[in-house]
Amino acid sequence: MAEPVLYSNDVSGYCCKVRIVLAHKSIACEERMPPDGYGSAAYRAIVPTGTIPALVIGDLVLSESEAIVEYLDEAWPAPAMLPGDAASRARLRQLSRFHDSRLEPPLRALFGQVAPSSRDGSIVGANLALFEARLAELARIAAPAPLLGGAMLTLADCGYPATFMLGRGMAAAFGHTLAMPSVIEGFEAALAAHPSVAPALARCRAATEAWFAAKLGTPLAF
Ligand SMILES: N[C@@H](CCC(=O)N[C@@H](CS)C(=O)NCC(=O)O)C(=O)O
Repeated sequence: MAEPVLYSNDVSGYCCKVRIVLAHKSIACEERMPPDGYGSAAYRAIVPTGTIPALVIGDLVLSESEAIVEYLDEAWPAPAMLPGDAASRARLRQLSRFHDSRLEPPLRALFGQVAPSSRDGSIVGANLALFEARLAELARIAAPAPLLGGAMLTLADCGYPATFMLGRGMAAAFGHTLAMPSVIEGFEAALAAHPSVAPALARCRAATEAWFAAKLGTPLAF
C-alpha cells in the first residue's frame, strides 16, 4: 500500500481528529499543506472537494473526517476504535456525528465575530448560548466513563478535544464564562490527558492561540 498522505493544517479541529486516530493506531503518514490553500484550483485538482482534512493513499482520495477515520479503523484494525456489538457501534457513531453536526457548528458561526471590528453582539450571544445548550445536550445523551466508550479511546471521542479547546477560547475572546456540565469537564480532562490525544491537541492549540492573537491583536489567555 502507498504511504498515506494527509492534507491538513494545524488549526483545523477536523484535522486534529484524524491526527488522533493516526497516532492511536501508529500509522505512518506524510502531512502536506493544500497547495495554494484549501479551496484552490491546485488543491481541487488533487482533492475535488477542496476541503481539509483529506487522505490520499494511491488512487484513494477521501474527504470528510468521518469517512477518513472510519476507513482508517477498517484498514488498520488494531487497536479497534469502534468496538462492541451493532448497537454499541451505532451509539458511538451517533456521538461522533453529534460533535460534527450539533456541537461544533455554533463555534464555526463565531469565526467571523472574533475580530472586534466585525463583531455583532447578538450573533455572539446566540451562538455562545447554543454551544452551551449543545454541551448540556451532550451531557444528557452521553455517559463518559471517562471517555465516550468507557476506558478505551474510540472514534466517537476524537472530534471533541479540539472543539472543547476552541470553545474555551471563544468564551475567553468574548469575555464569557463558559457553562460546561461537570460530567463533560471530566470527559474533557480525560481526553486532554490521553497519550494519543495530547500531542495532536497541543499542536491544534498552538495554532488556535496564534489565530486568536492575530484576530484580536493581542494574546488570549484561555
Ligand atoms: N465536515 C468536514 C468539515 C471539515 C472542514 O470544515 N474543513 C474546513 C477547514 S477547517 C474546510 O476545508 N473548509 C473549506 C471549504 O469549506 O471550502 C469534515 O468532517 O472533514
